[in-house]
Amino acid sequence: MLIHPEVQEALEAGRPVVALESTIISHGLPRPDNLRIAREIEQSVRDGGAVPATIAVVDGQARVGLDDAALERVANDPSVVKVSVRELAAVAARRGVGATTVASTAHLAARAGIGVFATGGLGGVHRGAAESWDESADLTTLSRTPVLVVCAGVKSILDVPATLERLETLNVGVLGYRTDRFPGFYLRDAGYGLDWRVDSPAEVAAVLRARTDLGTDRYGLVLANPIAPEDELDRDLHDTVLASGLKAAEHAGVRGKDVTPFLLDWFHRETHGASLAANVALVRGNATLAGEVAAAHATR
Ligand code: PSU
Ligand code: MN
Repeated sequence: MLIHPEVQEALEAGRPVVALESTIISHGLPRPDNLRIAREIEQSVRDGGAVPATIAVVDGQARVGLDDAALERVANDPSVVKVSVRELAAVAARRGVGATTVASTAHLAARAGIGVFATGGLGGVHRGAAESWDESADLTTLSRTPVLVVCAGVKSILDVPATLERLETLNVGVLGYRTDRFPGFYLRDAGYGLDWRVDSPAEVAAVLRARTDLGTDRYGLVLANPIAPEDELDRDLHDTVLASGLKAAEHAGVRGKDVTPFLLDWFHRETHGASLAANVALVRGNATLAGEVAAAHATR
């Protein structure tokens, strides 16, 4: 594992650091915009007051904090693969390039001593999981990884209530940031309530401290931050594109780890870029908030 010098210095000094995932760059956002957006997300973390540490595997090495050349590899290298926790070792051993999901990013972040992580949407229980058993390793990994994940909830391509039930079972807490509704990524409200609302980074930091005191900091914690009202996708457009996308995925026989990237791409094409604009806006919002929370929680 190679930790970028700027990240290493910040960690040693107790200054705030925020981890960022890379699957969103390689598989979640279309080329050629993805590289520019990846840089913007890092800038949003800095705007929030923390050092960004984008995580990926480059030429077999797990990297925590990417220089520009590495970020470009993740964005443009045609051989880049989506790697969850179980695939990290295989891609490392064959000296490959791997983009890390929420699960593998959380794993490596915790290993590097980073406690706050920003992304767009969490993986979860897929629709039809009762037959397919398709549940993201994001959930089980968070159940045993000491990290706060700032996200805009989960996308409605998933089974949202089942995902919330699984988070409960797995001891992963969910805090609503200035909301008592669970956000649905492109939409502010996925249709389900939340019990724990927080209204400031200081309030989140207080929860993080209490977790340490009580020994519940070995589980992950989700900070659900809804997309800004002005960036939200039109609900009717959303519902139409979601229905057609689910049908198209089934028709094309898309399965397993390809489902999420397929549906993301479907949204971006079918909404003529509206979902992409929303996606970028919400990730940047999460990155800034994560920076603020890390700053509020940092020892100095
Ligand atoms: N949700 C999004 N955008 C994404 C992902 C999820 O809105 O890019 C990515 C994340 O990297 C997440 C992964 O960890 O998809 C989940 O994939 P799977 O369902 O195959 O575990
Ligand atoms: Mn899956």
